[in-house]
Amino acid sequence: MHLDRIKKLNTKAIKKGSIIYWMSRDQRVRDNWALLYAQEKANENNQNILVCFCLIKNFLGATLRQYDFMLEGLQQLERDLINKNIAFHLLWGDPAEEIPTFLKKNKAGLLVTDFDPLRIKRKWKAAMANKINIAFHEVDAHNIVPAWEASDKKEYAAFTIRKKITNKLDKFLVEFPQVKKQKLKSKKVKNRWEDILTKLEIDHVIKPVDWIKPGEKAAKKALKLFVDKKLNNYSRDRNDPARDGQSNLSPYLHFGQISAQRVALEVKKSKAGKNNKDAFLEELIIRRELADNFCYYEKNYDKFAGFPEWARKSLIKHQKDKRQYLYTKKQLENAKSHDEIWNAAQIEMVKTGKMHGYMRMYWAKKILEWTKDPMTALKIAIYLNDKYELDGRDPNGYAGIAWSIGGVHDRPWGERKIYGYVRYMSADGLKRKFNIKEYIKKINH
Ligand code: FAD
Ligand code: FO1
Repeated sequence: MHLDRIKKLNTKAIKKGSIIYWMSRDQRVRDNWALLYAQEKANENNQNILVCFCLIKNFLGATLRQYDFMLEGLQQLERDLINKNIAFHLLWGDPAEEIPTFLKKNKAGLLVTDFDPLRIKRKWKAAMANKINIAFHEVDAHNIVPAWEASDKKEYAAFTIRKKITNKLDKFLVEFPQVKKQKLKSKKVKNRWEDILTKLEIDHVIKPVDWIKPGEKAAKKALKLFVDKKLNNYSRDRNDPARDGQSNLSPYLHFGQISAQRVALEVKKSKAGKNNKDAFLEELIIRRELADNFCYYEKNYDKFAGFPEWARKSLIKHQKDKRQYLYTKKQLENAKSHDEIWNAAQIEMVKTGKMHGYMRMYWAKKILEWTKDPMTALKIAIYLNDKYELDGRDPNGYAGIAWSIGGVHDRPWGERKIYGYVRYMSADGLKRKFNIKEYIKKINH
């Protein structure tokens, strides 16, 4: 596989000993470059390979809804790995402590992990990179074009990164090799799944959802359903909240239960119209990898300081503008605004864990309009998004909210109260474009 997918996180040499893949973002067996790289190294050095996952008791405000989805997927993953005679170890606690301990216990010669631009992950890795005395390699198994290959800096917008990514698709958008069954014997592992939910420090009120099944197998089925039944109407239907035109793949992509590269390969192979394929791949590849670029190169990806200067300046200039409506986080969380469209979007998110993509833009922009200042709006939007969305706590979310509230990856529009030069969206605009009554009815049925 391409060595450009690998980044060395320390300068230590690979030593004699087992190859350990600390899995975090890409929670799957198939189509996983980090796992494939670890297996390549294991074969080269005639060593065995182990996979571990370190469970955090309260990850960025995730609730029972997200943990339930993830844990279901991880238990399936454990079975899939055992079928390949690869041991899966479920660890607990702070990775900066648990991983080095696990390496020692298993006499590791190389630590492999998957790429993730989020601050919390980079902190974990920085804490251990020089503490461990073996090689530590990171593989971008999430993006088709590895984030550091797509660009060496924060990109301004989709139009500046699009060429950089498309120029490298011939090289990186390729078929995957299969994970082989491990010949060397691997230890039997007894992971304690039963009492996990009691040990987590999470909000148990936000219930799991039942419309989507977690795990790699269900993800593959969801992809097939989308390609066979929906892709051919994607460019017409995807933005219409009254239709179910999106792929519903984001929860699977977020937890890495399916590879975006696999999705792209299947979409390209399909018989759907070019305009539909292009429209979908623009979102899946360009928009999604632009979000990773934003979080990778902008340390303030979830803060007001991460907005472009033109937006920051104009939002501050209008910070004191009178708000016609002013709501608290609680009122917004309980969908108690004056706007029935916004309330429907909030209820959709609370009930299903997945707000329609088009409505997310309107939803976040109205939070800017109806709270006391942009910094508060940003905090509330991230809080609600990450508490209720199955696909929350994701670079796509931080970039999507920063686009809506702070003009990230957008351009200045006509100056107006509260928004400054940030693009405005109105309920009338939605009503003109879509059958909003239908959307509201669908949500409130
Ligand atoms: P589809 O339309 O089928 O798209 C397929 C895939 O393309 C998505 O799964 C996603 O990976 C990618 N994609 C589509 N639209 C975007 C986009 N605008 N930006 C980046 N990637 C995109 N996405 C999340 O994964 N998690 C979030 O927490 C999240 N929060 C958002 C908040 C706001 C305010 C906004 C404006 C967007 C947010 N998005 C988020 C992006 C987008 O809305 C979702 O990825 C999309 O709705 C997921 O549904 P789908 O997979 O059915 O989408
Ligand atoms: N990653 C981990 O390595 N350990 C966890 O316990 C963990 C919990 C978790 C809960 C909700 C959620 O949305 C994500 C979670 N992740 C966890 C991270 C996830 O795998 C993704 O890597 C990031 O959220 C997206 O970059």
